[in-house]
Amino acid sequence: MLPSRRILIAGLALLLSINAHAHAILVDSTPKAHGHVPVGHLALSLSYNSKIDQTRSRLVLIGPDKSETPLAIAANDSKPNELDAVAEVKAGAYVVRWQALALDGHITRGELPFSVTATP
Ligand SMILES: [Cu+2]
Repeated sequence: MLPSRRILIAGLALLLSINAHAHAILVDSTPKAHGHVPVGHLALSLSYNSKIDQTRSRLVLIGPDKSETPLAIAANDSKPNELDAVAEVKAGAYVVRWQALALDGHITRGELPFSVTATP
């Protein structure tokens, strides 16, 4: 085999392995991890490094009393890398437990803790 062809095949194999590992990594969020937001209406947004299957991903809001509330993920074709949802929140410590299904079929999970503080 010619060396140039070997390099080409090695390059293709590398490309394929990168594409096969495009699972979702959380890159940004509202609220930020360990951030503070005011009491009331909260628009949650989690941004990933790749496209997400929004209909088969999950967001659960864990409240100060440890109650778990599944959140409806808004279908958002213009932001395919995001999971968006809304919630009403009172003062206390919250966690968003997220599960994201990337288009490569891999599921990633994580937790986003934040605090809700009463507005003065
Ligand atoms: Cu993957």
